[in-house]
Amino acid sequence: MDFNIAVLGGDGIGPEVTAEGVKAMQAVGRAFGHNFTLEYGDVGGISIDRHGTPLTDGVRELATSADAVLFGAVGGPKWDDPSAPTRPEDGLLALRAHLNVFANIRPVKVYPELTDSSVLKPHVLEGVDMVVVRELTGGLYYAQPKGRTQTPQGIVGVDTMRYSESEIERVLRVGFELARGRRGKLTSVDKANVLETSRLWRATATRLADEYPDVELEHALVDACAMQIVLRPASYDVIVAENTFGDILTDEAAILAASMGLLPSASLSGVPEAGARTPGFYEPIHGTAPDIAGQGIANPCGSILSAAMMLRYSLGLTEEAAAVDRAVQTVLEQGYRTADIATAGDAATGTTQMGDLVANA
Ligand code: GGG
Repeated sequence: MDFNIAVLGGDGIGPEVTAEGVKAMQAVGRAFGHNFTLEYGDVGGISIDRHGTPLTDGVRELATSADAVLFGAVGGPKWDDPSAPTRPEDGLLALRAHLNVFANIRPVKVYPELTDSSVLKPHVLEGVDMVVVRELTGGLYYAQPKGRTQTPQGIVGVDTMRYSESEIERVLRVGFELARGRRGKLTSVDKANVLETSRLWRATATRLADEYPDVELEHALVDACAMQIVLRPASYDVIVAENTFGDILTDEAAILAASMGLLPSASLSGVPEAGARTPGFYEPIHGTAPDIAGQGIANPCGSILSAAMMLRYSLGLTEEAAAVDRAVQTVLEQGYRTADIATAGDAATGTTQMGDLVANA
């Protein structure tokens, strides 16, 4: 079959890891007889440098017309000037909103071979298998008013936390549906003792629960959930959270997997369905890691596993997706470790070598 993929590597380690995600897809193409037409575009800081904006109309079009988008990461100290009119992240947020990918699905898998690489004790990691659904196009990251103003009392920065019931309902439904297809437990995260948006979130989850009698709904305050994720991670099945909480909790949950570099994500406009042909946006959960950019040592598995999610949820290729997942598993079983997951005494495997090993597997 033929597919059009928009490849947007972005900044820092983004292009390096994305190249390995592409390599895995090309290996799938050769093994299963598919043809992936790749169209590359600039996004983020590199786009500011080259085109004066973090997201050009051309790249927006490219992403809209593609079967799916494979994205790297954006940002970096070069573009951190607070007085600049735009930032790399603005391009990413604009693209997510434009594609209406409100549900960001972040599976957290613990590879038994990597429990030695984790700072957590092995017994805590036993049985961990969770998915975090992060609301991706609302809340503090988007709502207006937003900005900085000079007032008689000095400079004031404003972000607005705003959620409509319909924005909350649609992402909660993704959580309920996912839980229904897994172990049947949904943890809805909020800060309902303090925030009005969270009280609406909790009330909406409670109302929807009647439609999902097969799913056990629990509510958790985000601070308590942050603690429980490292104390009792195996007790979670599906977690659903608003944008900021989901962003923070998944970086924390990455500690369970041993490294942020391993975690993929799929951003969709609805419930993920294996074998579906629904456009989607796929990116590792990590950022641009400017401290290691250009050194060839970044872990490409987050991008490779994001490519696998793309095969599964946007290209209808479930067998091929499973083959990529298995290839990553095999390479880890063989003992190959990038620097972020290497333990003392391991010779670290570089980014391209890791990508080659997975593609060959
Ligand atoms: N691949 C994720 C990425 O580019 N991260 C940079 C970042 O923090 N972006 C904001 C966000 O993911 O919401």
